[in-house]
Amino acid sequence: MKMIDLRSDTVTLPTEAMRKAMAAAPLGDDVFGEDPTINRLEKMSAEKIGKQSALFVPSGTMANLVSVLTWCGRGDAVVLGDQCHTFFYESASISALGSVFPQPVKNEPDGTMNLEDIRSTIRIGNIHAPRTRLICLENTHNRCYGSPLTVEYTKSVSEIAKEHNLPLHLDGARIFNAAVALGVDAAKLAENVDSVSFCFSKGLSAPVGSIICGPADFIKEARRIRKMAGGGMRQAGVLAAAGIVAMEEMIDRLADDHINARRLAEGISQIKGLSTDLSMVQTNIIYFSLDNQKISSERFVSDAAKEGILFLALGKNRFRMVTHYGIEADDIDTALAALKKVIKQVQ
Ligand code: TLP
Repeated sequence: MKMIDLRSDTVTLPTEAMRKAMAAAPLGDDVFGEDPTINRLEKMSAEKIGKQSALFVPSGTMANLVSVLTWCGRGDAVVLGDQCHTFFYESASISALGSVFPQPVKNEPDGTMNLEDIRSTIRIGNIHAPRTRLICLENTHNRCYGSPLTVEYTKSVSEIAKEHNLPLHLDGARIFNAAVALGVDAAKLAENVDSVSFCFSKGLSAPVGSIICGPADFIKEARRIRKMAGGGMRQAGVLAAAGIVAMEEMIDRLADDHINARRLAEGISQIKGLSTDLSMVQTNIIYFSLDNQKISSERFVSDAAKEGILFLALGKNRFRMVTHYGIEADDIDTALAALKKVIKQVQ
C-alpha cells in the first residue's frame, strides 16, 4: 500500500536535480570558510532575503538557538509567542543551553501576539526583573494554522522593538510559504526584522539544512556560537548544493501545496464526524478535530495509518496535516476517502 504521509513537510525527499547537484558540488572545509558551495548558498540566501550576511546551519532548531544565543546572554529574557516553535518545542534549548529566560505572550489563532501584550511583557531597567533583550516572531506560524504574518504586523512589532532598543528575530522556517500565500517578496516580510532564519528541509524539499540571515557583525558572532553548539560542519557543501536547488526551483511550486491543503480542508469539512476551520487555511498546514471526543487520538491516528494515511495528533483532539512536494491532488482525494472510511469504523 502507498503511504500518504501528511505528518509534516519535513518528510520531503530531495529531487533528482538536488541529488545531481549534491554529487557534483565543489567542496572545502567550511570551518575554514572554504566550502565554495556553502559560500554560494549563504550569499544567495542573504541576497534573497535582503540581509547583509548568512550562516548555514544543520537545522531550524539550531538556527533559532544560535540566533537567540547571539542576541542574548545568561539571564537575559526573550519575548515570544506561547505557541511558537522556540517556546513550545526545541526542548527548551535556549534555557537549557543558554540560560535565556522566555517571556511568553499568548499567541492569537492567527499567530500574532497582541501588540499591547508585547509592550507590557517587555521589562527593562528594573533590577528585580528578567531583562528583556530580544523579541521573536514566527512566520508562517506552525501551531497557529500555518498562518502567514503580514508585512504590516511585522512592522508594528518592529516599531515596539525599536522603541525599546531591542532586536527582532524571525523564525521564518516557512517564510516562503508566507510569501507565496500573501503574494509578497520574502525580503519584504523580513525587511523589518534584524535576523531571520529559514529552512531548506521543509516545503523546499532539501534533505538537511537551515540558514540564519542578518547584519554582518551578527553573523560573524553567530558563526562562533554555531561552533560552540557543535554545528561547525566541514564539507557540508553536499547539503548546501540541495539548498541552492531548493531556492532556485522549489519556491514557486509551494502554491500547489497551498491549493492541496485547501482541497484537503474542504474535504474534511464535509466529512461527518470531523471539523475544521476553513477560514484559517492559508498555507500548507491544516488542523482539524473529531466531533466525538470519546474516540482516542491514538486510535484515530493508528487506524488511519492502517488505511495508508499518516498525520499527527498535536494536542488534545487536535490533528495536523501538512501538504508538500510529492503529495498530488489525487493523493488528497485518496486521503479523504480513507478518512471517511476510518471515521465510519470508529464512530
Ligand atoms: N517543525 C516540525 C516539528 O518540530 C513540529 C514540524 O513538523 O513542523 N521552526 C518552525 C516554525 C518549525 O516548524 C520547525 C520544525 C522548526 C523551527 C525546527 O526545524 P528543524 O526540525 O529543522 O529543527
